[in-house]
Amino acid sequence: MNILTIATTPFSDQKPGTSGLRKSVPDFQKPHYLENFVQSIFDTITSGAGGAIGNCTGQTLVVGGDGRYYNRPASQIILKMAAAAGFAQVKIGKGGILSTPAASCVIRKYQAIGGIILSASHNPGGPDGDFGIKYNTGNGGPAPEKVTEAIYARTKNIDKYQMLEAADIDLDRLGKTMLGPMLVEVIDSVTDYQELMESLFDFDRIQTMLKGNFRLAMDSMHAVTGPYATAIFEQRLGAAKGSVMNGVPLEDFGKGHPDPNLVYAHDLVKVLFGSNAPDFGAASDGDGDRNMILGRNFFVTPSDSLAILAANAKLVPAYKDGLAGIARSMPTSQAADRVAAKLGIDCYETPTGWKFFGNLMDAGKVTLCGEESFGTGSNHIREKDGLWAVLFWLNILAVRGESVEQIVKEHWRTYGRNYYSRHDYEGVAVDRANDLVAKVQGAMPTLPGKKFGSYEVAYADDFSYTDSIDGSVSTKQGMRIGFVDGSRIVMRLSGTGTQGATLRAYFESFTDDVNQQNIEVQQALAGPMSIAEELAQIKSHTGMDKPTVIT
Ligand code: VG1
Ligand code: CO
Repeated sequence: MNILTIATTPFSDQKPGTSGLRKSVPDFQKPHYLENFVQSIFDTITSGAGGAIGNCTGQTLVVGGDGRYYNRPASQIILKMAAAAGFAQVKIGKGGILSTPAASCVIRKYQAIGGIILSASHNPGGPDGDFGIKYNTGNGGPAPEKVTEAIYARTKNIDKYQMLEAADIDLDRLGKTMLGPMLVEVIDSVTDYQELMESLFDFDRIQTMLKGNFRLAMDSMHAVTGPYATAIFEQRLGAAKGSVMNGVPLEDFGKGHPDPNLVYAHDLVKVLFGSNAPDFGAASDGDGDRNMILGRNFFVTPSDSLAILAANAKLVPAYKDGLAGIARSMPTSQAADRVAAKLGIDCYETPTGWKFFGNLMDAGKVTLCGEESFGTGSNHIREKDGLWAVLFWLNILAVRGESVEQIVKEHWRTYGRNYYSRHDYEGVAVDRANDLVAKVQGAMPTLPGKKFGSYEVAYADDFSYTDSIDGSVSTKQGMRIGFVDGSRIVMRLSGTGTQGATLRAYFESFTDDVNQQNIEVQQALAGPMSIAEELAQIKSHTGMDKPTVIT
């Protein structure tokens, strides 16, 4: 056994964003680039910096990714580095594949010290696409900011990394192999995750529905959920063959953009909004943690989806005793808050990114969490979970026997409707985007009390979050402008992009008047949208006269 120690110099751009380090594949292929970051993770674990656990020796590590281009070579490098770092064991998904929720499940189930997830989620893949790497801690969730900051600090002064000199592992053969002193176990990517799902939902009832007249279309977008969806929906639950669309994972996602929204999941949208549409449609993203829910000719906003899951949770076996609380990210609509109020439970508002939910779930304060960006999940793991959300919906549909549209509209009648839309401006010049932020920040102190037509500003601030469990403070998490009537505008820059800046502008308004609940969304939000333009001059700053994506 020969452990090589390789001298290196730091890269200055390895700061993790909303969800790990994301760069283009050519960036990750630069000599030492991946290795520096992986060694920085291991060194952080060893030093215990940022509250990470202080040792790799003798521990179990989980490795898996969404199957995108470079997943395999990166997996081999990580295995050899893990062996050099002293890990006793690595569990890795077959072919190097684990969806993000499956990785979280496996970390928890086998009490691993943590896991490395190789994914750039919804970003396109392929030789010129994006790649990403993220460290999850022993609770199965994304490392909290203190840990990602410690990893980043280490990347800035790293001078060597270590790697076992060994042949590659056969990642396509299930079972155990020694890699020097370390055991590598190639595990089935689906089994543990499917078992967990069966423990949460009423599979018998869903099966009866799917074997009847109910038709389902699940678009895996040529990304990681293909094998999971086929095994669970078609093989286990009896949905018709072909219910899973684009179910073969491809390294470049079939040149698609594996982001489950109305624009990028066009194949599914065509089916659900076409003639003879099925009863239910869903799509998931590159790494399987996001979901989009559609009914026949009907789109469910992710914010509404969270609220509806919460309101109906008692229909699902795992949540039959009710919820401890709900958490949503700040830009997510306040629909869930209304459900929480009615249930008499707490609703927490956190910054964007799943890492902020972990402490609340670990402390037993919340059961369901959600983000407007097509992310929903619960305390069954510590990541958002696309197929879990689909199963949750199917379980509700099987019990209630109503259509998706009926369920959503009834929800609005009961709780009121939060109109909601997000406008993305992708590929904006970084300095122009920063100018926009500076301009709005500058105006903010003057806004409270100011009137824009019938809208009066109630508050304007840059969102700052204090974690109620560990007291950590995260500042500058998005600019928000709230109006007296409950409407909101939120603006922030994306932390997951790799080219230029992406401006996200979020709009929300509320009505409990049942006669006002069927207005076209963009029209219903025209007021806040024109105020945002007036305040931020989005068109001139971005050089675009309309958003690149509207959801
Ligand atoms: C986006 C979403 C955020 C989500 C994050 C990771 O971040 O807005 O809600 O948690 O992606 O999701 P940003 O910084 O680009 O707005 V995933 O599916 O990429 O792990
Ligand atoms: Co994702």
